[in-house]
Amino acid sequence: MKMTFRWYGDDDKVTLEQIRQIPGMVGIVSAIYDIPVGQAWPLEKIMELKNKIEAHGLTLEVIESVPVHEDIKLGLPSREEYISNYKETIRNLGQAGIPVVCYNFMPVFDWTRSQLDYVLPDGSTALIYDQKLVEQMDPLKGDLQLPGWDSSYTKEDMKNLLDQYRSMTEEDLWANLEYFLQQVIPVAEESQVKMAIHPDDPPWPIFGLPRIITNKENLERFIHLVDSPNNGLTLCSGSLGVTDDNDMPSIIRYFGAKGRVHFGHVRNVKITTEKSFEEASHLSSDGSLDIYEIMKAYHDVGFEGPIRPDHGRMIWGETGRPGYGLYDRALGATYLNGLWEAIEKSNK
Ligand code: DNO
Repeated sequence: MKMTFRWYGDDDKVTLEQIRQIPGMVGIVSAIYDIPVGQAWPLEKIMELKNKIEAHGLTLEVIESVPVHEDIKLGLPSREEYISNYKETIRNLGQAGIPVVCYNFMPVFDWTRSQLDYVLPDGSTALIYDQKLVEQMDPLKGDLQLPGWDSSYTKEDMKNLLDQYRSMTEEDLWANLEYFLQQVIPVAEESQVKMAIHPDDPPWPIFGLPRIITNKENLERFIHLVDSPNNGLTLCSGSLGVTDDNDMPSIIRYFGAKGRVHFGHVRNVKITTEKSFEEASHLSSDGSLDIYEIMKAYHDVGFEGPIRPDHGRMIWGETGRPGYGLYDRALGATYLNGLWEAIEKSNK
């Protein structure tokens, strides 16, 4: 296991100097943020990012994410151009020696929450998801708090986009995903890049849009769409783990044994009521997931890839990007490293 940390580039309040000082931190998870979705990433820009990270004594382990243009998810004729750009990006990432690419296939919205600054009993703030509140929200009104939303959309764009998805079924989305993978995975193989799809967060349909990367059965279907070791998974405990139906340690063991887990996001969530949850500190006793069992599952399948602590609360007065401050994620990394050391030593 390689411990990594997400860094949002030069605009991130959290610096590479700070990240380097977290005990046991070896790698960075980042992306190029100033290229519009759908355009190819030039090799020079990738090398610039990689060199900057290496100058700080860290390595660029994962690109999270190379976003997939909506026209690909919609299966529009214009997808050809965007898929061809995507392939060029993968080739360039391969040439730069980047081992893993994380992406998702969620229509329009990436991860979604109903509140970004919910005050927990200890005074820290966390992101929460309340299904009832989300059901009442209108994506066309400005009241939505969507940290993963591509904010470059105008209201008009959003309306058009949602209209285009109106008649799409889950099967249509599967077909469009398969079409994308059939073209991209051979390029990933040639380029020695491991593609790692991120599960949908939350793992059920929202705003009437289909979501398919949601459970073990669908992950199994996904890895067979194109049966290649380069067609793999990012297993995110905080996304899949918000429903008791998904047993994270068993999912990690199952897909880990098949060599299809290329990246691990480890964090805890506290399930409050059905389809509602609060993000918690990483500690097992603070949430609904057993983080020891999750790390043990990664250990037992001999996982050698990158793992990162995931969303943190805002603690000690820190302000910044929701879920992505320094302090609580650094505590998370230290806790995960501690569990790993204990698991390793007790296995000797
Ligand atoms: C949220 C992240 C996601 C993830 C994308 C991958 O914190 O886990 O935004 O990066 O879904 O494409």
